[in-house]
Amino acid sequence: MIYPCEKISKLKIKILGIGGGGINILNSLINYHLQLNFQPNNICLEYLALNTDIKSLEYSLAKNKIQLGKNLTQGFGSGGKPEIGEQAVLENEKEIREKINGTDLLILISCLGKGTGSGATPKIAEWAKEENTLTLIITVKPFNYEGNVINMIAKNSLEKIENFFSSVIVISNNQIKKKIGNVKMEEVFQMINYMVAVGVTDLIKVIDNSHLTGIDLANIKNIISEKGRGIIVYGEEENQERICEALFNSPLFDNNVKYAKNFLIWVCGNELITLEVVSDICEKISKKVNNNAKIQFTFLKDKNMKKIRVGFLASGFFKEAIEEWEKDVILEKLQEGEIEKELKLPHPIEKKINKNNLTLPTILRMLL
Ligand SMILES: Nc1nc2c(ncn2[C@@H]2O[C@H](COP(=O)(O)OP(=O)(O)OP(=O)(O)O)[C@@H](O)[C@H]2O)c(=O)[nH]1
Ligand SMILES: [Mg+2]
Repeated sequence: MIYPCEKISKLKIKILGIGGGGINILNSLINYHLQLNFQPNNICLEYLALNTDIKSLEYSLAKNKIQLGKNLTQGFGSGGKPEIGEQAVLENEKEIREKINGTDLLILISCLGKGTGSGATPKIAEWAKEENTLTLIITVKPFNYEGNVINMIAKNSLEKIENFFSSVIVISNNQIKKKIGNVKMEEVFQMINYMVAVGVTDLIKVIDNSHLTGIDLANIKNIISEKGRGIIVYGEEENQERICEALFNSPLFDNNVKYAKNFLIWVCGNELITLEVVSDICEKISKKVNNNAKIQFTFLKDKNMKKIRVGFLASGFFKEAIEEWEKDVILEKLQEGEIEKELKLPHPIEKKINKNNLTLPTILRMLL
C-alpha cells in the first residue's frame, strides 16, 4: 500500500521489516493502518519486506518485497546463521541503497537472535549511515528461554548496529513476557507486534501533523540522534484519571526511564481532553524521569478516539540502564540455578559487571 506523493512537499517515510519477526511486525503495522484507514496527509508511506525466506515474503502484506540472497539461500531462510544473513543481504546492496536514497525517515524493524534479521540489519544500518539517511531502528530481543546462543547472536548484532546508529530502540520479548503473564503462545507475538505497531503509528501521526503538534523531523532527529539506547512506550485507558497507571503498567514501560536523557511525549485523544488532565499526565511522567532530561510534549487530537492514549519515545539511556537490563538477565538465570554454569564460560556479561558495584546483590558479587 503506497500513498501517491502528489504533493512535492510530502515527506517520504519507508518502513522496512527485515527477517521473519521484522516482517511479522510490519504485517501488524499494515493491518493496523488498514483497520484505521490511516492516510497521512503530509507523508508518503512505503512498506518494504526483506527476507531470505520466500515463504515469509509470500505472507507479507507489503507490496514491495526484496528476496535477500536468492543465489546463496535459494529461497530458504538463513538457518539461524547471522553470517549467512549478512552475506545474503550483500547480493541486494544496490537495490537496497536505491530504496534508502532520498528517504526522509527510514524505519528499520527487525527481531534479533537468528540469521536474517541479525545478519542483514547491521549491513542495512551501515548503508543508511553512509547515505546520510535519518534512521530509526527498532529491534526486538529474544526471550531468555531461547538460550545463550540466540541471546548472544542478538547481543552481537545489536552491538554492530550501534556502531552506526547509537540510539537503537530495543524491545525485549522477555521483559514483555514477564508483564503479560501466561497468555496463549500464538497470541504472544501478536500482542507484542501490535504494541509496536501502535507506538510507531502514533509517532508517524505526530510527524504527519507537525503543523499542529510542533514536532517535525528536526525534533525527531534530535531524539533519535541522542547517544544511548531508546524505548517506545504507550498506555491506553478510558478513564482519563487512570491513564498514567495504564502507562506505567504497560508491558513496554521500563522503570529505567530515570536514566533516559531525551523524551518525546504525546497524548492522543479526542477534543474532550482537558488541560488539567494533560498537565497531570506531564507532572506524573516528569516525576519518573531524570531532572536533567529534555522533554518535548505534544497533543495529538483524534476525534474518533474514545479512549485516551499516552505514549513516549525515550532515548539516550545512560549506561546504568543497560547494566540494569543485563543484571536482570543474570538474576533470572540465578533464580533458575544456571548461573554457575554460565560464569565458567567467557561471557561478555561477566566482563561488564563490576563485582565492586555495591548495588549488585551480595550473592552475585560473591559469585563474580
Ligand atoms: N516480537 C516478536 N518476536 C519475534 C517474532 N518472530 C520471531 N521473533 C523473535 O525474533 C527472533 C528471531 O527470529 P526471526 O525474526 O524469525 O529470525 P530471522 O531473522 O527470520 O532469521 P532466520 O529465520 O534464521 O533466517 C526469535 O528468536 C524470536 O525471539 C515476532 O513475530 N514478534
Ligand atoms: Mg526466518
